[in-house]
Amino acid sequence: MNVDTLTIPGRCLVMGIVNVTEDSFSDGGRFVEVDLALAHARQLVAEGADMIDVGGESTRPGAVRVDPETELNRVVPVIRALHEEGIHTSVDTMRASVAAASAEAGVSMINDVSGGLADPEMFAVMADAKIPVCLMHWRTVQFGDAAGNADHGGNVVADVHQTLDELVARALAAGVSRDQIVLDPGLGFAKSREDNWALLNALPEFIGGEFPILVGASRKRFLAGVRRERGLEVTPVDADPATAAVTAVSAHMGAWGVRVHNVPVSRDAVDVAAHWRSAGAYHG
Ligand code: PMM
Repeated sequence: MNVDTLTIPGRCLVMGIVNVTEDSFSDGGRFVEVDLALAHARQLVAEGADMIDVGGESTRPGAVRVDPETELNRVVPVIRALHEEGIHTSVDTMRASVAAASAEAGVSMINDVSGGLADPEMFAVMADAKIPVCLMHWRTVQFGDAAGNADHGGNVVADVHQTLDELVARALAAGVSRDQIVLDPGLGFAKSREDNWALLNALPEFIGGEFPILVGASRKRFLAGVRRERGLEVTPVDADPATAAVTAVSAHMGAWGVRVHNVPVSRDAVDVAAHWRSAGAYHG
């Protein structure tokens, strides 16, 4: 299975985010977590998501890593159930063991925010699974917590280009095929506000490259910043309209997909961009 299998002809793909984490209103039991995640995933699909990104470990600033077994027990049942319902999923993991178990359970894509670097077995698992993979840019000393700003050598765009090229080379050397690969500039991962905007400004360069591009701007701090700059108090959810704006522009520029929490607004944005782009065909 290659990326073409997932690509939506004529428009940008909408990936809805489902984080399977302990629920503060439940006893934290695994079945409750899984049931809540499934209900959320089905709702996102009904709202227009094309696939569901399932994660069992947060990388938000301040996050601590969960143990591999907990992560696996969170994501695999959700992936298996959605697969049985005919819903495409990706697994958001930095662990080869979790990626392999997810592939067994029918996951359609491996989404690794470390770009295959956090686990020495990851590229081999990606090659064996023969399914699409997303390699994301994240320059860090230790994977786990996306906080802080890394040194991008004074030019974040050049750094992301170069690092993604290196990740692709390593993946190919491990047996991953070119048509499996999606790339992601990794907005918000050890990047300053300016870094994130510079990467969005350079999006056409990334989209113009060989590999499909996934954009993950949803509810990131730099986006909440547009309201904060106007003196407003903001929570991550308040960045949903700004996220939809990023979706519209990214989709119009030809991004392969967007990874979002609020599906309805981004699906609207994607559909607007699709109409906008295709209307050229009817215009003198
Ligand atoms: N961001 C987060 C998690 N996984 N995966 C990809 N490919 N791209 C991203 O930008 C990305 C990701 C962190 O966001 P969340 O904590 O809101 O899920």
